[in-house]
Amino acid sequence: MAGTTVERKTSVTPKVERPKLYKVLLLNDDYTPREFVVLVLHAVFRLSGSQASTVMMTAHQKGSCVVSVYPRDVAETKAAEATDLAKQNGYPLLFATEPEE
Ligand code: TYC
Repeated sequence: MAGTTVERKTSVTPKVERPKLYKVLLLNDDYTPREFVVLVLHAVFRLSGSQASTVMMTAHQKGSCVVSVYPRDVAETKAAEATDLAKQNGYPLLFATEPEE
């Protein structure tokens, strides 16, 4: 019938799930210069100078620090890129990834 609204009685449950996010962790070591860590955090993770200094000092004092969270492929690519950049410069600096709860 014209002008009649048909109401759907069954509820539709969304089938899509939010993709899991992964943390990129910065790990402390005794050899990489602080300024180099800050440079990598700025170049690869786009942290500002003050954000990079805070993250670097937290890892330096506590052993590790979360840099940022991303979808899995982005987290893994950035962690590998940052670790490689350090290796190319002769530093043992490491970045790791782990899923968020
Ligand atoms: N601990 C290093 C030093 O004293 C600096 C450093 C900080 C290295 C944080 C790694 O994730 C790191 N030169």
